[in-house]
Amino acid sequence: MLMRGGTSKGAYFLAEDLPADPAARDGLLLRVMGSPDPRQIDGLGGAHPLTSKVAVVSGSDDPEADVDYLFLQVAVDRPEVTDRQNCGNILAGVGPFAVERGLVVPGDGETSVRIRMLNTGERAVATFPTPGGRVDYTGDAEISGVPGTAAPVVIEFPAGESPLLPTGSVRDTVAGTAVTCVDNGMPTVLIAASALGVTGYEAPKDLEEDLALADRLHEIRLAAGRLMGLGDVETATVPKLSLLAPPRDGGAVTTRTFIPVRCHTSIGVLGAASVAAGLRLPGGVGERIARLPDHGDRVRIEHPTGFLEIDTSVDPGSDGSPPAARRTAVVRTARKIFDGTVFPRAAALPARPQGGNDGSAAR
Ligand code: NQM
Repeated sequence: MLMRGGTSKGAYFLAEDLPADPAARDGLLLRVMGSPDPRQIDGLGGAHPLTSKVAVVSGSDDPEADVDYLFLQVAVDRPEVTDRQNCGNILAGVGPFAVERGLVVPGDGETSVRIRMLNTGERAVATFPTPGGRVDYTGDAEISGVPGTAAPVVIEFPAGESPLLPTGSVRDTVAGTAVTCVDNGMPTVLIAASALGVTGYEAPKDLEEDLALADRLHEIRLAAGRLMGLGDVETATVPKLSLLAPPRDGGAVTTRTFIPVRCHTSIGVLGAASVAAGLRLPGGVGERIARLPDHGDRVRIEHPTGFLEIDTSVDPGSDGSPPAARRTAVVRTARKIFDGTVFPRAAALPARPQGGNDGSAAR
């Protein structure tokens, strides 16, 4: 099933319909999505990391979950599939998909699905309308970056177990730049846009074309990745890098987020959860930039195509105990676009001329 989940789009599969062997599964998914190819012309992918995503869903053997969700990022122009990151946007479609495929019995009115997210081991509960026991995708919820309105999918994330500050510090200096490394569901490096010589209000395309900025971000990402315990992140899709600037539209902060090379046209859900938690940490790089509301958990994160509102509450920690996220919640929308049979490209690519094979093509 092809679904829009939040501001992303992906192919949703039942786990049982894919090969159990990860290498065979990934090889098939590359062919399904049309990778590697910058246009993904021969597959379902939309030629951007935000539209080259896969959800693998199955019933769960965990008594506290209804379904298991594995997120896979399919690279666009490299023969690579990775499970090293989660995706909160594609997560928005998992509950409706589980009902559509009969994994969960819908309620008459609304349905809550308890989801175990296999990439991180964390949990989420998604609640969405199911009038008459059927998923209804129509509604009046609006999210920035998606035209029109649709039914709301309310996603709650209980407190996770991984450390909110993976480096153990609220502020580090990497590659000569002050950063705050946060993981509230997505490893994210917060950086003041001004520290990189940009305003933070530029269009994603202009930032992507700034090669000096790209070099600097690359250097920061490699150093921050090591410091966050992620090892060599040269080809990894994490950590994300979020440039922060003062809000311009009544929000708490303006962001430009690199995922990690392309600049997001909005912001990821868990990326926003990490930014929002990071803004609440005294001493973090966002402290002097953000304008947090006086009351309540809700924070409005501005991004290139509007804003994302997210509830976060953070325990600041005391007497040696580190800060920790208590709860995060967000409203997204999702929509079934297509349900049917995909015909992947045949396994074998035509042989390249002798000497012309650089080994980078998918097999
Ligand atoms: O952070 C893009 C997206 C995402 C991830 C990315 C996401 C999240 O917008 O939860 O949703 O950061 O690669 O789909």
